[in-house]
Amino acid sequence: AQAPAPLLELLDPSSLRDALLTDARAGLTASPKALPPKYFYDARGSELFEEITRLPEYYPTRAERGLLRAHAAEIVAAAGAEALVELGSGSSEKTGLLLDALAAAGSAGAYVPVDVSPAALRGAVAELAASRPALRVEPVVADFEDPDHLRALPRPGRRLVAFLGGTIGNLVPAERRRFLGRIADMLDPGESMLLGVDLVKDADRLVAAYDDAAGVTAAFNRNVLRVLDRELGADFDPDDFEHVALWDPEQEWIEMRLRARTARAVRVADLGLTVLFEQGEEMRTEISAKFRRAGIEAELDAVGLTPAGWWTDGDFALVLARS
Ligand code: AVJ
Repeated sequence: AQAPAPLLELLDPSSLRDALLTDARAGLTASPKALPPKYFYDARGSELFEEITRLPEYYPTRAERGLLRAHAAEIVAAAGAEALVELGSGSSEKTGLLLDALAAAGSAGAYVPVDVSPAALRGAVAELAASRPALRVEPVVADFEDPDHLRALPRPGRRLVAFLGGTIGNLVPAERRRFLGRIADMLDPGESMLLGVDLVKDADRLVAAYDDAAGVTAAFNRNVLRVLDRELGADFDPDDFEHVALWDPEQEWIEMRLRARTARAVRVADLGLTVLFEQGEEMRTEISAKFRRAGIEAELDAVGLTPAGWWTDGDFALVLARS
């Protein structure tokens, strides 16, 4: 076996911290207040998310895994892929299905996991070195919202860029358009993108998926306050905030909020800021947009990506688009 590949570090920890400072200041001084969902995922938040994926109410992860299990070979063939790039690879858990298909298609295959967390990448790389010693792995520490990082990703063969899990839904439409445009720019002709998208469905099922009976999603939502307490010297008391999940039928997205149970002044030491919450005030912590085929295909088309495949179980879909 080869030594595990070194990490290509495009993102340095100080720029992550700068982004947190900028985003927290902007969001906590906005009206209404809002925080970007990317700060959920510290070690505890990532564990809580893993727990969410096993909840009876949270169907997207199981649905996507089922689609990959059934169709990975077809997807890899339709993409003519020689290399898999995975944006936000985290623990690279569902990726095995696509890597199996890549291997079965006969090309030597290469895998480029991209994540903001060096620890998550190191874990994934060590596991792959043991389970797939022949696979070329080129891990990259990067922020997939940074166009310079996207352009600098390795090109170990014709690429399929996967953005799974429905995470595209965390971007508001303007951010989504910008992001898809940057993907279109980074792809060479003939390369493709595979998107996992959650679909519009019955509001009760959607709300249940984001407000589970066991309260795991509530704990996940409140965890972002612990992140601010630790990283920015804030004094949020997470128990003073109630978890809210609602379906917005106009925007067709789920919105998660934290509602202050009492009036509060929260000190955020590293920002030199005191933030006032009224009793009952709600702060948005995440949107999770749900899609329809015509809508997402039009969005891909608008940035010059050609829809080239659609696989669904009725709840969730995998969309392939070619450059
Ligand atoms: C990982 C972003 C796809 O939006 O469904 C799960 C995160 N939030 N429960 C989603 C999440 C609340 C999840 N994504």
